[in-house]
Amino acid sequence: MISKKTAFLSIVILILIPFSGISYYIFGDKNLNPTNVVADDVPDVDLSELPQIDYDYLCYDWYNPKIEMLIILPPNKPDFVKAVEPLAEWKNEKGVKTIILNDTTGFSGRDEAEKIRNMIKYYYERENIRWVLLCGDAQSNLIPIREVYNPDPSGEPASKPTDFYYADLTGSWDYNRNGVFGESAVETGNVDEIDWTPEVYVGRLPANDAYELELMVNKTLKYETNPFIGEWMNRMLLAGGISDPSPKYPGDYEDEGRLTQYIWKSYVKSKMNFTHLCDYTGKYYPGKFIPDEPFEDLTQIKLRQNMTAGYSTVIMAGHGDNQNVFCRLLPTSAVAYNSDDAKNSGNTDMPSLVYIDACETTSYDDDNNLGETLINRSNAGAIGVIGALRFSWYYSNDINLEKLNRGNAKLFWEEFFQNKKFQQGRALYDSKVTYMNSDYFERGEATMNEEWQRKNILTYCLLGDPEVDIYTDVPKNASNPFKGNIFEAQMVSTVIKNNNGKAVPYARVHLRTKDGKYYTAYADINGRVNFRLPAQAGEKYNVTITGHNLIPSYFNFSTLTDNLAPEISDEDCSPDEPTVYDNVCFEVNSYDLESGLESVFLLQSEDDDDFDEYLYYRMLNSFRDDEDNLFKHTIHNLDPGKYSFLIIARDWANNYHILDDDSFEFTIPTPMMDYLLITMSIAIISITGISIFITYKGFKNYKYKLLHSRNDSF
Ligand SMILES: [Ca+2]
Ligand SMILES: [Ca+2]
Ligand SMILES: [Ca+2]
Ligand SMILES: [Ca+2]
Repeated sequence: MISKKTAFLSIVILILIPFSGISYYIFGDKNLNPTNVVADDVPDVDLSELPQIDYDYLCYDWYNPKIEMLIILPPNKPDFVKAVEPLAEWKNEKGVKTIILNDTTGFSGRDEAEKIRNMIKYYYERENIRWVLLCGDAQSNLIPIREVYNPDPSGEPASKPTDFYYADLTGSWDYNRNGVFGESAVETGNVDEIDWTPEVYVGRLPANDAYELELMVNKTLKYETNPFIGEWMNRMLLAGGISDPSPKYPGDYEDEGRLTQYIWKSYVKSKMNFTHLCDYTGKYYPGKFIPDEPFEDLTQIKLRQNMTAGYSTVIMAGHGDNQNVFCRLLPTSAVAYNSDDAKNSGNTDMPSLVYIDACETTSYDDDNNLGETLINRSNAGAIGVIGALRFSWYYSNDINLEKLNRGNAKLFWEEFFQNKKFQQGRALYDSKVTYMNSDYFERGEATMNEEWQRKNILTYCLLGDPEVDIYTDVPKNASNPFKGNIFEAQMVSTVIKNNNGKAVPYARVHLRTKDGKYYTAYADINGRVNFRLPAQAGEKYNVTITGHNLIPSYFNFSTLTDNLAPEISDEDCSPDEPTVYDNVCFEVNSYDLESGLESVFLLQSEDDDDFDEYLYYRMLNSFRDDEDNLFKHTIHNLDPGKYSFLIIARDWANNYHILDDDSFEFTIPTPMMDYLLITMSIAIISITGISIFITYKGFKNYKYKLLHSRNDSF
């Protein structure tokens, strides 16, 4: 039976509920103001018996934001601190809470690298660190790089450098404490010293002095806050060379055009303009004369010209030589791009993210390498370089593009474009994880016990700020998502879009108030963001929205008071006349249009107690779309007696609606079976009594006989 009691606004009672233990800063206003209770003609109920909303818990993060990014500098270099301060300020302004660290004193470690890692670990365990920017070159040991035991068959020394050390914070890195880091399970006999899942995203600005650092910081700042707007942001450059000119296997001459073509076809074509430069052996043919598969021959002049023209993203795939040359094929005289080209690249104010799928082009523990030259350029060159510190590996004939170099590069751009991880550090480290979980590993064809697999994961590192959003289009302003009425304690649920109506994946929504609230909500991959505001009316929020292809956009809004109790539109209790054998099911439709519905309680009072004492149940919402506002509770097998029930709906601003429905009063009768049972019990007792009597009589007879017979024997 559905009651038609919807005209519930019969009485408005204002009562004051004391909130001891709730901090003044959150609930100050509410302490002074009465809480609204909208009720039908209901008995006086002590609402403080109900569990109260934990405003402390809800607001904690607004006043205690966690650190999200660490900028790590060498010790005793005040000019380094000065150089990075503007970047830290900007990160904090956009809502990525950032601190600068330049002192490892107090952190344990056998060397400076271990101390730095323990420092990162310390913050990771206490804060919410996602990004680590190391500021200092590795060669001069300003920020040391970890040398890892990685005896691959390359002929290089077994000790190989990697910044992956600072990204994986859960591995022991020296389980057997022999001072040799990063040994495989084969080496230690049981445990891999590296845990291959990174906890944080790491990048490095390889500055030798404060001046170099300032150049790289300023380039990054300009890129994020005030970029040169142009078509370069919507362009990708792909350069595919030839990795093996004397193939051992039929079918593939290691044309990297296979890879670059796959990348533009699968990920780039639908999103960006692109230029495909490609050398080829004839075993693979990129389709020069097919109109929708355009490419141009890869030459040094062409690559130089295109790099100067400006592209937001670049991949070069092929051979690397002497750290400073990307080759279009072997012999290495076939230069496609070198450090001189990088030094002179005219892409002023159009720095690229450059992925170099080749050997040793980014050996920043040394100098004069291609990667460092690109990142060190003032407002040109690269905003980020992903490249190898040492020789990197490929398998011949990998036409499925899943192994080593090809797999690494393909999955990087897949993370970037397909999974919309447009932050360079995130795309790099997440693609490493994707690689190690790929079919290729699942099939058992590769394991992390193989030194060449370890090598590729360790040697590809990032020069640049890992947190930067890389452009794939001309940026636009965000459209204002805070236009309508916004109430205190409201759940804000909205999609962050640019002013063309396009959703912004993983957008960053940063809110700030004068009283020190500092809160950042991140959107999901579809731009949807959900967060609950503090229960404070009249608060003004300043909002900064940033994200992929967005110009930093600024808005503000103020919260309105929610003094309206939730609505209860329908309620039902079934069956009509419950018995002890029934499950009694309560259903309520309730909603709140301002701050939102917080809880719906069902209160149960027995006899004529009139809710002086009561039991309460929290009614549950199924969270199914078709039952959005429906709350249910079922009570199993009530004992006989008289019962009354109340429904109480509460919103997030602590307004109550109490509903007393006549149909929520009933008496559970003592069932007929009970009488029957009593009768039967009496009957059973009677029968048992008789049998005890008979047994007793029988026993007496026996005893008598026994005695009698004994007497006989004498
Ligand atoms: Ca070891
Ligand atoms: Ca880990
Ligand atoms: Ca260096
Ligand atoms: Ca309300």
